[in-house]
Amino acid sequence: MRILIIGIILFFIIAPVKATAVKNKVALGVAANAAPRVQFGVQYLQEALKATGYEVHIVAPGTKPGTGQFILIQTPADRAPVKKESFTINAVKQYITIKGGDASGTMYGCFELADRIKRSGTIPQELTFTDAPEMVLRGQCIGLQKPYYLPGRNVYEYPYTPQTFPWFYNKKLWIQVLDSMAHNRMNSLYLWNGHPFASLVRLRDYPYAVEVDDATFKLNEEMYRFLTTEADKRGIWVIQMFYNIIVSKPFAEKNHLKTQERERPILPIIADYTRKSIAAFVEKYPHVGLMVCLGEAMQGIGNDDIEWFTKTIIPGVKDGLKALGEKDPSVASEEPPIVLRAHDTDAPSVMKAALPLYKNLYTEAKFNGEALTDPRPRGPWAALHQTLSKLGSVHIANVHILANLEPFRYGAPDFIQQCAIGMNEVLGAHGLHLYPEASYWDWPYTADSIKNGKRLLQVERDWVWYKAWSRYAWKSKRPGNEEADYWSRLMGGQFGVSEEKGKAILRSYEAMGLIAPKLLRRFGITDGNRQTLTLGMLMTQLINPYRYGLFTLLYEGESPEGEMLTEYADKEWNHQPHIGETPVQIAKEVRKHGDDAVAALQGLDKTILKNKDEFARIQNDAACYRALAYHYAAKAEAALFVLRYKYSNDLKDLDKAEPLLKESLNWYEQLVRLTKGSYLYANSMQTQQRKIPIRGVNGTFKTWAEVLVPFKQEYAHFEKALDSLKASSKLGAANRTALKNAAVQLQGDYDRFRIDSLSAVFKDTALAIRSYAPELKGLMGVKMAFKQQVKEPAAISFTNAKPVKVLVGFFKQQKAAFTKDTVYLKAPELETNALANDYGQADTRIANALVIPGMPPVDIHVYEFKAGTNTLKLERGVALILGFVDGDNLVPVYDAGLFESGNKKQVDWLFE
Ligand code: ADA
Repeated sequence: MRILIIGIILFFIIAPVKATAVKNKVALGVAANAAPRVQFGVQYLQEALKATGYEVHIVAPGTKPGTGQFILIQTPADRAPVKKESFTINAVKQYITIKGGDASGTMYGCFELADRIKRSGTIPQELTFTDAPEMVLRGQCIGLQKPYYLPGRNVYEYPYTPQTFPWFYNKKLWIQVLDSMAHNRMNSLYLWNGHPFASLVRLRDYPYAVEVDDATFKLNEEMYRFLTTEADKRGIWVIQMFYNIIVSKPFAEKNHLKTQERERPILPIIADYTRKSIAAFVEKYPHVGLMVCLGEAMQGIGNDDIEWFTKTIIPGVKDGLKALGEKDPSVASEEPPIVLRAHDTDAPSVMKAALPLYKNLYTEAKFNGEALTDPRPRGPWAALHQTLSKLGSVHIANVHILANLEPFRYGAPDFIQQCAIGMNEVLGAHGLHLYPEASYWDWPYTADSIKNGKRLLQVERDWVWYKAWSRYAWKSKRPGNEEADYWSRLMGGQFGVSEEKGKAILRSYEAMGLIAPKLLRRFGITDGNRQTLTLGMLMTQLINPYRYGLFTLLYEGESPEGEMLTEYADKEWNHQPHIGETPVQIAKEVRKHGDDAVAALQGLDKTILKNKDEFARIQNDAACYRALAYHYAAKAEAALFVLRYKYSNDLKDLDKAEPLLKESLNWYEQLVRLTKGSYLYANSMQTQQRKIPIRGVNGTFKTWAEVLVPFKQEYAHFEKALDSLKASSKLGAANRTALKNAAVQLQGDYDRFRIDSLSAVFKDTALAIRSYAPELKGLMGVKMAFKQQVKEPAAISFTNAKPVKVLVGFFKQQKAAFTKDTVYLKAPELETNALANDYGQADTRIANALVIPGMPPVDIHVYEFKAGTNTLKLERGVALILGFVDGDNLVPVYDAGLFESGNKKQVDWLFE
């Protein structure tokens, strides 16, 4: 017994001495010729050890461990096949091994051990830990794009130059970004651009196509090599994205072409130029992957995308590979990876045609459109992902532009974790492609307005965003309590406060993080960046979303089952049961999230020790989110009373809407105050593609102060309309005058039809008008041949002495958004075609304007032309040319409500 007690006492005396001795010296056994990424991991481990107080020596891996601490770092070549990027750490007393399944795995093993040492302050003496990623590709993207168009250029057309992208040439910034990616275990970096080739390669047959000067060209080569080498060192694969079909400006000018034109067929010269550009790129940068967008600048209907992918792009890659093989046979057999985007193309059909030709293919599709709405997509949207993920190639979920999160901070780890689980379980995705959280078009800066004009970096401000997505892409299912501890510790650490206080910060982030997803998926018009959610919505957008080109997929695929405001009001009136998530429920929930977000941070500011300014900005974001939530909630409730009035005709319903609308306006004013001085803008895409709530051409309507003006106007209008309704007690539907035919000389032989009941609208079918919006009466349409339109694009040339507007009727497509309708021409849509507004044609003017029995409802869009000889070009697909009116004729914007099944009353006029 005595001996035992002495033994215990001795142990306690000796043990700390021993621990101190251990802490002093560590030998790291690493091969001198270890792969660069292994050396990168070792360096990180070495720094962590030094910072914790150890003295580190690098020794050969075969060195026999002495008495001190030894860490053997290896990537054994002879191990049984293991998962890519996996690693195992084994610690038995003072002997630790880190074994990677490959060089990346070894590097991640070093990070893992280093982080554990940093956290505990000591080297673990007993540990067995194995890890491997769930998602094989974990990447983030950076756009070489701007909030505005460059002079004389079109969307996506941004040559790589130091004037346009000074940050691209900033090596220090790249190292910061790549380091943070590596430590988050991200392994792919996507660069987005319309046509990067003319900034990076010079072609023998088209030397004039290069669109940067010689000095810039050299600089670009240097930067590209620097970037790919530094990325590779960190286990990161660079992938260059490009849109089709875009050509360089000098190439276009020399060949008398447009740089991009959706309506044009594939021209041999463009195919040849693109094929050679790709070949030259592959030859020059063999380790860079390619991401191909077959959409936007290609014809919507037909086989062009399949043709282009299989006959131009894949052969281009193969040509490059062949040329490379002739120079260096060792790389000849490696097919560089090609990632096919499912955007604006029929990706399943393209893949079917491409897989027999090329093996190293990946697919990618947007997770929740251009927003974050729902962790578990449904319906047609989920089906697309599922089809792609079953092809046998790796499928990547793309968290695209976050149009509903801009510009505030987003750091809700729980919601992000649910999304990663959904990507795995619902979509079968094995890759993540992550966009910046906000300000995509303004990389590397955030939208925060800081004293002295300083800008915050996205990579710093949005650290939670990047960390959370990478964490759950690596492993999605982790116990909730452990996650809460993990994030509380990090968030507390950021501000120098305890884990307990970190927990409160986390609570606030989690609450904030639910507001924008819920608002968009219950009240939004679109999942696209056409809408900036945080700027609010007009009343007419809430009560009549169809008029604004409602993107129904948002409700059918990217939201939990539930009801829109219009459906809810209809069911209420008809005493039908509600299904799923309702607008009333969401109004209530978002108010609570707003309150919780603000309350969790209350009083904490006094205890903050580090990053005080940033903490104040988070508090401000929470207040902004609360104001936004209350604004939407009150407006949605007002909208429900307005919609009720449609059925009840009872002015009391409008009376009930009035104070709610006022309340929403008050909250918006608060949002204006909170954002003034703290944010430069709400949205980073500041071009005419932005439409909701207000068209944002030339950088306008990007702040809350600007949008407050129309919000006040609609309120004033409503008050007046209500007053006059009360006075006359008579519902005044706006008086509409008929549009007048303009004098236009058509070139060619065309049959015309007069809009009237029973007019036949096509040359080769008996389809005829049954009813039409009153202002269309008497307009002279042009009879197109139905069958020909299905097969070929149409072009009608005409001469007009004065400016004209051409009214084109688009049949509402019956298919899901990602597939291509093979009959009807899709209405110009900015979600899939950024050029869809070149003639002012993107907006629906008169929705549901005609009834042609047997055909889908028709929406009218207007194409504007100057005086002269003009050509209206339409892609393949059936559409109606309904007439020409003088340019100064106002084509009203409204929903005529004409459906085969009957008429539907509209009340938009109350607000405008
Ligand atoms: C839409 C969107 C663009 C871009 C594009 C894409 O057209 O408006 O900004 O994001 O999709 O490439 O997915």
